[in-house]
Amino acid sequence: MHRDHGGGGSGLATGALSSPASGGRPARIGIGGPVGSGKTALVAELCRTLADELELGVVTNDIYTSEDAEFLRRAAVLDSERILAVETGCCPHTAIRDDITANLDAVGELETRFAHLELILVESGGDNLTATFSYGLVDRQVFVIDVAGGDKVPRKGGPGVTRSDLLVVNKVDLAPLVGADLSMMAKDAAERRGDRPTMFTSVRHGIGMDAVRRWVLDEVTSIRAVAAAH
Ligand SMILES: Nc1nc2c(ncn2[C@@H]2O[C@H](COP(=O)(O)OP(=O)(O)O)[C@@H](O)[C@H]2O)c(=O)[nH]1
Ligand SMILES: [Mg+2]
Repeated sequence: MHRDHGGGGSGLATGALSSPASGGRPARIGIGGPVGSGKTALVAELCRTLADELELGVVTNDIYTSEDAEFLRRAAVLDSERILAVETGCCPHTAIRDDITANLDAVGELETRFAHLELILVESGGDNLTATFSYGLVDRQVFVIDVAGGDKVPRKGGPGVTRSDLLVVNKVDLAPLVGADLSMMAKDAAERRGDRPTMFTSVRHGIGMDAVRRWVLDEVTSIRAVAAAH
């Protein structure tokens, strides 16, 4: 497994000690879901809208490339040395669930580079509906599906849909074009997920992103409070 440590420089962290989320180690939130559902777009948008409030780092996973990391660097949502790419060289879910060593190394490298990190987002390589993160790697996981994948997906279930801490149904702007029934998706998701939240977004058009952003901030606060108490 190879890691791309990004574009040079030690990039010292600044500020953020006054954040409400101050506490122990950085919170780690995994972003999983099928290829093309909008995971990288969501990571970019979260970085863009949270960077003033939180000290952020990102780890991306791709099978043979560092395409997602390069996209994020080009989008300039964070300094490039805050973005690390893990090239899994294997089935993407293996690297986030079975052998998480390369991802833990990347997280550790970010923590070494930036002493005051508060949140590390770990994007999975994108697989199918069964890929979930080990809780040895992340504290919470977000599962991203999109309406173009079919409005039956929440009903079909699978561990990402049923057990993720937050389910994001993205690309609602495409619902009229693909004939997706959003209210049925919401009802099916609620049945499968019990109390766990589901949010409908169009990352591209900024729809629903305030709620996702607030959820992330609340989770970071509670994760770091627990970590600080131990
Ligand atoms: N129409 C629409 N396209 C989106 C939205 N979010 C992401 N996309 C597009 O979907 C494609 C895949 O997105 P990406 O973030 O790379 O997906 P990933 O494979 O899950 O990381 C890209 O062309 C994005 O621009 C959205 O809310 N609406
Ligand atoms: Mg991606």
